[in-house]
Amino acid sequence: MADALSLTRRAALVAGFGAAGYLVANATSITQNAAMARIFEGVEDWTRVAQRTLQSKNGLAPEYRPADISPVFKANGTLNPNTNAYNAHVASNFQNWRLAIKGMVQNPMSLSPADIHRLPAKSQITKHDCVEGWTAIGMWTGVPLGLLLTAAGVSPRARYVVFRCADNLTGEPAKGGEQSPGQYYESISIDDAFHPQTLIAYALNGHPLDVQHGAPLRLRVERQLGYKQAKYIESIEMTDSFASIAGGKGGYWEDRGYEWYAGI
Ligand SMILES: Nc1nc2c(c(=O)[nH]1)N[C@H]1C(S)=C(S)[C@@H](COP(=O)(O)O)O[C@H]1N2
Ligand SMILES: [Mo]
Repeated sequence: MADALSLTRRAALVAGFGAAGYLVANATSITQNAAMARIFEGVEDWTRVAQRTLQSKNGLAPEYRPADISPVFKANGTLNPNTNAYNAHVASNFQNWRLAIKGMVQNPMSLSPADIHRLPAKSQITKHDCVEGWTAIGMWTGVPLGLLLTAAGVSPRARYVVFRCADNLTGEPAKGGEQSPGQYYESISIDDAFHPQTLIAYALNGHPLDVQHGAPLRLRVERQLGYKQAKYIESIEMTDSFASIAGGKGGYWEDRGYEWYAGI
């Protein structure tokens, strides 16, 4: 309830300031400004949808109190993509990073982290659950993915959202045998994408994401296990099938035997 209200109020506030900012800002390209305007136009509709789900409490992952936040949030999998390109982004504080929203959408978009920081934010304190047997409670802040997808105009034929990440993961013998290397990627259903707790997150416990936790942008899809929480996201692609991507099972770990729907 508190969450629904804070989302609404902040959405209204940010939409107001954001629209003004949009009128005076000339730094970004016309297409980017059009994309930002579209996102702000969708805030009211999206807030109504999100509020219904939040009030019904159906299908929500449990949320915790600030006092429950783990003193240390363990990092896992890739701790630093460590490619030349990624290291250059770190050096320039990710100002040239772009998140592409593409595939089966009416309005493809390319957003910078700064663009995303100007959008209505939502924070939630949730428990992360890794198949390796550890959990951690943290507060995530980001923009609801549903808001971005509403603005992008998802085709009715789209069924999945695919996230492509900047890291190439080799895997470790300690985690079930030597894994074949591959670009990390993940996918979720449209329903999970529009769930009000599904965020493109840029902060953990009130601080900008650090490299080990997925800077500059990562997914939070709170009703599923840790490996679905894609870090270092470079693109979001709407599709009707992921059969032709990598091993065809919808994710790096799925291609290596894990379940696609990793419900907690
Ligand atoms: N890009 C990318 N995302 C990833 C991984 C990874 O190796 N690369 N590991 C996954 C796994 S198994 C877990 S448990 C979480 C860990 O997130 P954290 O490092 O912020 O704790 O990220 C998930 N997302
Ligand atoms: Mo994990």
